[in-house]
Amino acid sequence: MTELAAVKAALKTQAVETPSWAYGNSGTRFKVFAQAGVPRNPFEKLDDAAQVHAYTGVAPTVALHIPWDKVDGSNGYAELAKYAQDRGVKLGTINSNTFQDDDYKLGSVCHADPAVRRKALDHLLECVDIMDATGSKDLKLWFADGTNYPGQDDIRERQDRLAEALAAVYERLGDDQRMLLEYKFFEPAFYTTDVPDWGTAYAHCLKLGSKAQVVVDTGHHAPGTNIEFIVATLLREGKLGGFDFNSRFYADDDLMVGAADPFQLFRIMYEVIRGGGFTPDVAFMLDQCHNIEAKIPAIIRSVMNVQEATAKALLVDREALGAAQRGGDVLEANAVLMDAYNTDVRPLLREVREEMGLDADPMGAYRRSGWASKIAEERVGGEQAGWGA
Ligand code: PSV
Ligand code: MN
Ligand code: MN
Repeated sequence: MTELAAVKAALKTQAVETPSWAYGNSGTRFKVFAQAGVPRNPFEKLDDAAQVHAYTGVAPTVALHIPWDKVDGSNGYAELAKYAQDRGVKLGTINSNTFQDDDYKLGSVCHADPAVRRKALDHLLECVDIMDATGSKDLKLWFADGTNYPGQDDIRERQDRLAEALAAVYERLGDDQRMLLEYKFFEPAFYTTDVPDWGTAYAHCLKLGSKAQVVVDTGHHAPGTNIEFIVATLLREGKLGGFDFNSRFYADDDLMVGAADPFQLFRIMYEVIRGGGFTPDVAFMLDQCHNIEAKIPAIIRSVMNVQEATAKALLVDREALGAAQRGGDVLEANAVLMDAYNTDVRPLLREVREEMGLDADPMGAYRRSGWASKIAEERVGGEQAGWGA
């Protein structure tokens, strides 16, 4: 295989999971701007996700968020999985939600009250039951737990409570299932956060075992954090479970991945490839909210942004880079990396899509499909699904 053929082959195997909540209405704490045609239930979210996959060819799975995507009936999740399959996609990661209940004001699994902890744990275990029904491999855990004021609760005891809950969930996992522990440096808590950084997540996952992995949400770091260093470290330790991709300018902005800092995304993807992480064991997920832009095209654009960063990272001349690094040639090493970053990979990706039997221009193809006006016309009435709905 020529080198370019290998790059193309790798790009065709990429899989970017899209989140069900990105298809629904969302906003800031100031206002949710409703959009026409937004899905009214999990089934319609899957219809939209199938559009993204149909035009990109690399978005084959959809993450669910429980209870936002809760379905009724003893066979409900199996039916949802079948519905997805009939539309050419599959159900992916199950995301838990222990942050939208009054009981969780002072925390969920880290709460001082054992009754609240039990309630949170029961929800997490229910999520594993759902994974069994949907065939999902990963449970993604993000905890809003933390404190606002010094002295509010005992920092160490909260870690013990967290460890206890994680161990109970870990025990419940099947052989092919994993738990992905997500960290975030602040918000909604402002003084302490119980899983604030990769080190805390890593320490818990290490103790739990191989089915516990860390997930890196690109929006969950302080400005200036070298995320690719974290990626390299976690991969070295065999503890990188996946990514929640999005862009941030200031906080957890959840903007389109690759919009704020495409160079950072390239550097991350380079470390993924360099570290042997370009495998199905590292999940590439989007975690975004499209508050002011049209949702489906924004998700298509996001998937394309991930593809572009990946293509550039795959094009790095690693032999030349290694030679320059070993020779201490600082400028040449940097130039080799920048050459790959500065390559216009859009023609290459157009070729890849054509070879996959797709339209070379996913955005244009979606626009021409008429799907946007069809859903705006058909999806009237009922509750519009959204972040928090
Ligand atoms: C909250 O910060 C958050 O954005 C986390 O990144 C989760 O992954 C996501 O919500 C969905 O629960
Ligand atoms: Mn996330
Ligand atoms: Mn987040």
